[in-house]
Amino acid sequence: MKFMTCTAFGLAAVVVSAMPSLAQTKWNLPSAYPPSNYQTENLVQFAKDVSDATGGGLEIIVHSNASLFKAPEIKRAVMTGQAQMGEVLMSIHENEDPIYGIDIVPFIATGFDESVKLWEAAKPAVEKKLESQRMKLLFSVPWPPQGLYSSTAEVKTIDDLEGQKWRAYNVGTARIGEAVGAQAVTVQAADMAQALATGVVTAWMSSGSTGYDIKVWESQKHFYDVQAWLPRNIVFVNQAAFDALDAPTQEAVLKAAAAAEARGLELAKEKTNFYLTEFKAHGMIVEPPTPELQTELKKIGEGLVNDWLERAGAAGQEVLDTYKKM
Ligand code: PCA
Repeated sequence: MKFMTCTAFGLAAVVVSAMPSLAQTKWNLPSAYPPSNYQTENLVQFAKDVSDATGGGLEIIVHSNASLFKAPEIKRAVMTGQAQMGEVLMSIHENEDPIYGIDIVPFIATGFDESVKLWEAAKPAVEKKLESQRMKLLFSVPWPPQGLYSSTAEVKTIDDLEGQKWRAYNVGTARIGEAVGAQAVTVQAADMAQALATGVVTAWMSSGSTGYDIKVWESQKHFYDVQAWLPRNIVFVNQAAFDALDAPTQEAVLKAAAAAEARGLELAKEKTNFYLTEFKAHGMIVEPPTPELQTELKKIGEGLVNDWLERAGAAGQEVLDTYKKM
């Protein structure tokens, strides 16, 4: 019996060593949104493409829903090599450099085509900034246009937002909350279901996507389709981890990244109407903002454009000029 076991093990060892190189490198990819969100599904497909293209030589494990690192910690984790790759909402890091907040300056790019152009204009600066932090940009996917959620009360003018408990997901949305006289509190998407259920938040701006993820209709009645901006997720890799790959594997990663950027954009476009249709099916009132509300929000937006330009200086102006010429 003992002899047979030894032989069986011996055989197994021979079989394993004869197989082509399996799972030589493993990367962790922390992200902050739920597994069923299209951003996460796109990451999982990206990981599969890389695995297929490298015969399992590079396995990327997606840790969704902020399960490995909280959203604001992901970028630092990749920079310091605690994770090899990461996905974040770029604008979470606007405090660090205004270029990370270019996509959330309100009403500059309000549809997908404009969002793509703004990204093309901003990408070199974002790449350079990430490089200075020893990271390499791989791809970026927008969220659908941002609208306004409110619990029960109708929002006809910004006065109706005064005193509401306003959810911010970055400095930009916090500034809007302040501008409308609401009380801003920062809550990341992974904690939003609880924040709504417990009444910590009564009004907020985001896409239909995040509302859908958290079954927003269980506590909120209104969605105003303001189409104020399209924030972006960026996906990046620790430069040293990338450099450690052989050339064919690097190429496979870059190729899968380009495919993921294109696929993610299409997914976002396809899903935009689906989310709003689902809201209606669950009894929510989905409508455009009143002209008054839109005008007031645009006015707040103009102030935020100027704020942003002041912080971003000549480099920021250059990006915006490039965008406007496109
Ligand atoms: N959803 C994310 C970011 C932007 C979006 O549409 C959120 O609400 O946190």
